[in-house]
Amino acid sequence: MTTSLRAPEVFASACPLDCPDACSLEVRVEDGRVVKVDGTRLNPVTDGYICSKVRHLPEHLYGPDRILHPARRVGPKGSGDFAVISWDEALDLAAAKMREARERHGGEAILPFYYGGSNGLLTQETTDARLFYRLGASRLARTVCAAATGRAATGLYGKMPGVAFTDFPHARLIVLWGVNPSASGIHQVSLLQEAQRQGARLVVVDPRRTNLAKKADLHLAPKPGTDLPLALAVIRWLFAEGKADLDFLAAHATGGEELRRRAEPWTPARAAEASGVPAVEIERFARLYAESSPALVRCGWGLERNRNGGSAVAAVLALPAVGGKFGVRGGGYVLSNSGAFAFDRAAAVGEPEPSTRVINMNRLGEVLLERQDPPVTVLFAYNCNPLATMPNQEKVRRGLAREDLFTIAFDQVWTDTARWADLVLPATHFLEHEEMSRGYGALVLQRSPAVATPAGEARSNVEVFAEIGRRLGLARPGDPETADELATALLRRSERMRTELEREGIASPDCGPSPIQFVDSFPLTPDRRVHLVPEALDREAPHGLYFFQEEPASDRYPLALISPATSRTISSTFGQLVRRQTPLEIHPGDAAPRGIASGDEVRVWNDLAEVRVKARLNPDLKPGVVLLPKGMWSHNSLSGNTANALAPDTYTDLGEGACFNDARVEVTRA
Ligand SMILES: Nc1nc2c(c(=O)[nH]1)N[C@H]1C(S)=C(S)[C@@H](COP(=O)(O)OP(=O)(O)OC[C@H]3O[C@@H](n4cnc5c(=O)[nH]c(N)nc54)[C@H](O)[C@@H]3O)O[C@H]1N2
Ligand SMILES: Nc1nc2c(c(=O)[nH]1)N[C@H]1C(S)=C(S)[C@@H](COP(=O)(O)OP(=O)(O)OC[C@H]3O[C@@H](n4cnc5c(=O)[nH]c(N)nc54)[C@H](O)[C@@H]3O)O[C@H]1N2
Ligand code: SF4
Ligand SMILES: [Mo]
Repeated sequence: MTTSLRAPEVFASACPLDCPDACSLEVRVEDGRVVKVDGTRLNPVTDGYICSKVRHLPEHLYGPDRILHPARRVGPKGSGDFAVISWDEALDLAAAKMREARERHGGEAILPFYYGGSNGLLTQETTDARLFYRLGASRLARTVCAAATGRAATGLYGKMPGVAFTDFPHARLIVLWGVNPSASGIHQVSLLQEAQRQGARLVVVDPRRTNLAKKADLHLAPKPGTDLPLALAVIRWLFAEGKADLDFLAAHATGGEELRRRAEPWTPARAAEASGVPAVEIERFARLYAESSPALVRCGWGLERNRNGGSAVAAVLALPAVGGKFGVRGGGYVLSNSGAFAFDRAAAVGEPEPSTRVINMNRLGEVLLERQDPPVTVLFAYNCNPLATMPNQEKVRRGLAREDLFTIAFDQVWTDTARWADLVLPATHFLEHEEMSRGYGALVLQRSPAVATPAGEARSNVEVFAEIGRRLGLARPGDPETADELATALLRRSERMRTELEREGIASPDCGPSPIQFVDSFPLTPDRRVHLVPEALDREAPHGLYFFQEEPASDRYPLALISPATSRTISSTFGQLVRRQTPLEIHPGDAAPRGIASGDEVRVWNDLAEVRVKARLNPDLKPGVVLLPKGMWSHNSLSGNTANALAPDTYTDLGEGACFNDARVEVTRA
């Protein structure tokens, strides 16, 4: 029998994790500990249920891998030997190392490194940014995800808010392009099913036959990195068959003629050759798209993670403009809705951004290993597990092993990165500190109060960065420092959102909870038009926008390795709970000539690294494509490294994003 000191309490909360659904939650707390987490209906997308990862949150919060105290490395780098120290010692040490780096080499020797984290609004780019700006630290180009999609969406539409998930059932055709909601946003699946029940047709564009592809009316399986010719062929078809909406283009777009010219060479036959999708299927898709209304493109992130990613996303986002699909509920596109909310980030930071050097996070290994002026001597990783999630993992590991580098890892659990750090700081979880979260899919802003007692001595980002600032003499009177002060600063420009949030616990962006594109939401470009061939993007792409860069496979490395999201982790978050080995998925047609059977140990290798794992035959993959998921930890493979060790640190054509799915490999039996 359990004896409760305090009566159990139930709190309303919201999930800020890096997931488009932004669930509204109900959290049961006993004696300061979270005992149960479930979904509510406050955010209509949640519809009363949540994923199993967050339902099992107590295992993450109170499991053996939770970091409970600050700790200092006592063994060799990477040995995992640490001794507990007090917060006072830890903060003094962090401050001393940063002061020393700045005195010796200048502030740019300090590199803050952060990305997915909890994805909450208060725990990144608030007191942390203030500290690093005032130190004159290097700035980070946060490009590991959504860099190419972000550039394309900004260039074409100024990040216009997209169709609400809850409007899926209004569509007659839904195209899932490079997105797998069964893993990466489960609430979209029931809304898609509802749309199908109401007669909508479903098209899936994905190199593997996902669960949703099995239920689709049409599944196009391009080779990874070839969505661009596919989308251009559809655009060409729309113009050639007189199905382009020339009136819409004249009234609301620029660059229509130029786009048509660039799409012209992409006949279905030529696109078929480049993408591996039969020409008849391309035409069938084009006709279906032209004839359906409302037609919705749900564009994901799977198509951006390669050399052609930016142009591919731009071409996909051009479809609803060329096809005239806007202006009706359920028609248009949805990608990221992160731009839908107007926050006063500058007020929360309270310090202008300096013009210090910018370091691209995808090149972390190179930056740590190759001569830089000044060198990076302090790496401060928080909201991020770079050893598990950045490309060119072996280089990152060698960088972390550098004796003259001082690495601080600030996290909730003993990640692969934390094990290589010199100083480890315990972070609170979103139920242990006050957080505010906005969906980047669901169009909602919510608060999640601190409802549980922090595990061990864990402290929040907001608190820790403010305290380091004080120790370095960088704090100023009036700096917003508490969660409340930061929330007020962020919402300074929107009285409406602030009152809605206070009164209802949830708020919509200015475009409302379910905007119709070109009725309630318009391009946020200066002239409010769609720019189909924006000059800035055309200049940025190495060979111009919509230029197709050929397949990087070679005779030595003929297989394309993709690493999509799974339902087990969110990026690498929760990976400590996945104890099993993760197999390499390979098509039976690729396994047979290599003498590989399910369960065999295999070597997956290229010039960057070799990864040893078990094999699992998967007939749903496109032949020539192999799969190791994203988010694996070193304990999930036999060799202690993952898909990221095989991923090049090259850049996407727009936004200098990561090219995980440009990994080309050979697989042999071990
Ligand atoms: N459970 C869970 N949810 C998550 C995440 C997670 O890790 N786990 N991650 C979150 C984050 S950070 C993000 S960015 C999103 C990502 O979510 P998604 O947009 O779904 O992105 P991915 O999982 O990278 O890939 C989606 C699909 O693209 C396919 N794909 C791979 N290469 C190509 C290609 O070249 N062309 C096309 N058309 N398809 C391709 C893959 O097979 C995969 O099925 O999900 C978020 N939600
Ligand atoms: N092979 C391959 N790799 C990929 C991708 C891929 O497609 N293929 N996709 C990439 C994508 S889409 C993304 S978004 C990146 C994400 O990569 P990361 O930014 O590394 O994200 P996570 O792996 O979720 O790690 C976030 C860490 O932040 C910690 N954290 C959470 N909340 C807090 C907090 O309040 N304070 C502090 N201090 N820490 C906190 C979590 O415990 C976790 O360890 O990974 C990329 N990596
Ligand atoms: S991770 Fe996604 S599905 Fe799971 S609770 Fe959070 S928002 Fe909902
Ligand atoms: Mo991401």
